[in-house]
This record gives sequence, structure tokens and C-alpha cells, in this order.
Amino acid sequence: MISWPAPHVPAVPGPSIPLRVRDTSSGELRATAPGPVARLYVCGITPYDATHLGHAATYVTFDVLQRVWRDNGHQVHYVQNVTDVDDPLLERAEQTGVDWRALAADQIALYQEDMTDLAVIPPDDYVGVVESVEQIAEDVRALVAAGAAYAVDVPTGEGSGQDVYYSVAAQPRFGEVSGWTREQMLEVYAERGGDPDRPGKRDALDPLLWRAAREGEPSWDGASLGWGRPGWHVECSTIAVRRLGMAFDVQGGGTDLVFPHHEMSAAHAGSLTGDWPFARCYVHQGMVGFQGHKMSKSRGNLVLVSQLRREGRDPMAIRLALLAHHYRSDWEFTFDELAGAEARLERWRAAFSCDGGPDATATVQHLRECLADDLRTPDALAAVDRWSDEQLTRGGQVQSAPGVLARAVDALLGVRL
Ligand code: 5CA
Ligand code: ZN
Repeated sequence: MISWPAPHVPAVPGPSIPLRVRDTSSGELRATAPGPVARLYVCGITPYDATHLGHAATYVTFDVLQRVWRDNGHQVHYVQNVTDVDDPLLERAEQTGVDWRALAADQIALYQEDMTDLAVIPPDDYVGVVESVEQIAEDVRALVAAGAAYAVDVPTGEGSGQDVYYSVAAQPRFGEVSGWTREQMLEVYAERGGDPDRPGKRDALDPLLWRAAREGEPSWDGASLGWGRPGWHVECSTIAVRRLGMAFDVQGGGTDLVFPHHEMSAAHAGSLTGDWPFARCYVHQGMVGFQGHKMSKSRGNLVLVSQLRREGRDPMAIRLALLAHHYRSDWEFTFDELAGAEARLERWRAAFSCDGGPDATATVQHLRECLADDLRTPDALAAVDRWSDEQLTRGGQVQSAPGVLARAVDALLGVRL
């Protein structure tokens, strides 16, 4: 799938600082320590009700992570999927009387416009499930052949054929990504796309790998699997393993994906390759809320980036509103937050448009220190605030200072002034 145009990322003068991030799996603050090519996989959208500010927060976070890696001198191989066929998308298409393919295509286009406006660096490989069905089916067949998956008869009345489930018992490392107990897993499994009560499964936690064709649903020829379509978690195993290989550097997404999605994707990938880990580091964005609840498509409490753009809001102010919160904290969006970000942007622009200014070397260094230390973006913004205040109150004599700092803000925070 074609991704969106890349923003220009300027080089920043001075020494960079290697990135450390909090790994969900170990709970440790870890040096990411990639090779010359840093490998990043971030779970992409299911294309309906995109792009809300929760999605945007996730993609901006991993954009900043990638910018720090680039500043560290790495090339980045970035892969992102699109869940362009799945239950919630099909349900929405059905409810609204739109063809599911048209719904997905429209929403992907909208998402790409939002990402372009937010200056998010595009993935090198932007990969849909529909275009990957054959590869996914091949992997599901391999899991069956390896004894890590089994068939369950389709319930009477829903059709003939068999669904295929993954056996969590086949993966001794199951549970390592989230670190959750079985009780914790069972508590959220049903509300996060699982079907613990499905008769015929060996374990309530076993996830669906291949859903046999049902009347009125899209399906593909899965050879020995029969006609059907992929389950959710395996899409990310197939796409990540084939594009990045095992032990890639960072797997990213929101905290809502820690379990079951990232746990299951890792388990599948481990069974497929006989290798471990799936990712060296699992990094998770906290949930953005609105009106007292997690912003979610199912609840409908959404603020869309496209709607803010239509109102004439500056995408850089939206970006600043997101960066004002540390990525691991949950927070609640309000329009006052956005107004605050707009005021900050205006102040920065005034400060950066002066001729000369206070020396920015220490500010650039501090920006790097904050970001290298688990992406502390709020502290990075505060450092730019301090320089701007100094500039607007006392000014300074260093001719190149506004230009140098503006480049650092653009390169590292993705904020164009
Ligand atoms: N297609 C799957 C991933 S394979 C999916 O979760 N799609 S999604 O459209 O529901 O979410 C896209 C990304 O946004 C995911 O990484 C998800 O964790 C993140 N996300 C969703 N809601 C929020 C929120 N309220 N706050 C922060 N991140 C969110
Ligand atoms: Zn995913």
C-alpha cells in the first residue's frame, strides 16, 4: 500500500544521546541499542472513525522515537499495518450501508492526510491485511502443521467448515510480553476481541487464527484452511516477521494492545520461527480520554484530527497538545489543552522570528537529554519555553541561535515553526 509523503527532517548540530525507553515486558528502562538499521513496527489503524486524537498520540509518539533514532545516526526500517478487514470494520460497513472496501479506502486516505499534516514520518512498508492474506494463510497452515493450531467446527446455523485457533499451551513463553496473570487476561479478553466462551476451544484464551467463510462476509481461498479470512493478531506476526524478522527493536502501540494483541502476536511469531523474542522492546502509549472515558470508536467519544483541521486548527498546535503529555501517562483531552498549545505555538513563533537570540547550545543539548530519557516530551517543550521566554524578555546576541534551535525542534519534535 502506498504511504504518505515524508516530511523533511533536518540534521541537528552537536552530539546526540542514545535512546532509552521503558519496555513494558521487563518494566525496565532500556537502551534500545539498535544496529545501523533500527527496526520499528507500530500497530496501525482499523480504518473507520480514524484518526482520533488517541490514534494521533500513538503515531506521534513513535514518530518522536524514530526522530531520536535518526538523530542517533540510525537508519530506520519502519513497518505499519492496516487492519483493512476485521469484524468491527465489517460491522460498521454493514450498519452504514457502505461497501467495506470503500469505507476502508476512504478512512485510510483520511488517516494519511492527517499524518501528513501532523508531519509524521511515514512507514517504509505500509501493509494491509487484504494484500497479505496469502502470506497470513501460509503462516496459519504452518502453525497447524507444527501442532500449535487446531480446527473448531463452525457453530451450527452459521455455516459449515472449521475455524482455526492457536493453542496458547503450545507457547512456553506465553505471558512474557504483558507479564499478566491468567486472571488478568481472562478479565479483559472478551472486551478486547477475544471469545473465551466459544465451545470447542482447548483453552478459553486461545485466539482465532482463521475464520471460516460466513454468509455475506468477505473470504479468501486458504487452501487446506478452506475459504475464510485471518484473525486479528496473526496479521501483525506475519507482516512484522516477513518485513523485519524476529527480535526487531521496538514493537509499538497503545496500552490497550498489551494484552491480548501484542502477547498473541509474539506467541504466534515465536511458534512460527522457533525464535524469541518477537521484539526486543515493547513500548506502549497511554490512553487519551475524552469526556471521562478512553477515546474509543466503540463509545463514540471522539475528537478527530480531520475535524480540527477543518476548523482551521494548526496541525502543529495539535502536535504540541499531544507532546505536552508523557507518552506513558493516560490523559484527558480538553479544548483548553488545545488552546494552551496554540498559545505556546504562537509564543514560540514570535520568539523564533527574531533576528539573533540567546545562545541555544544548552537548550538543544537539554532537548536531546529529555527525549533520550524515555521520550520526556513535556520537559523538552518546557526547555523550548524557557529559551523563548528569555528571547522575548531579554533577547540575545547569537545570530544563529533561533535557526539552530528551530532545526532541533523540527528534527526532534516534528514541530515546524
Ligand atoms: N488495527 C489495530 C492494531 S493491529 C488497532 O488497534 N487499530 S485501532 O484503530 O483501534 O488503533 C490504532 C492505534 O491507536 C493502536 O496502536 C491503538 O493502541 C491506538 N489507540 C486507540 N485508541 C487510543 C487512545 N484512546 N489513546 C491512545 N492510543 C489509542
Ligand atoms: Zn497490530
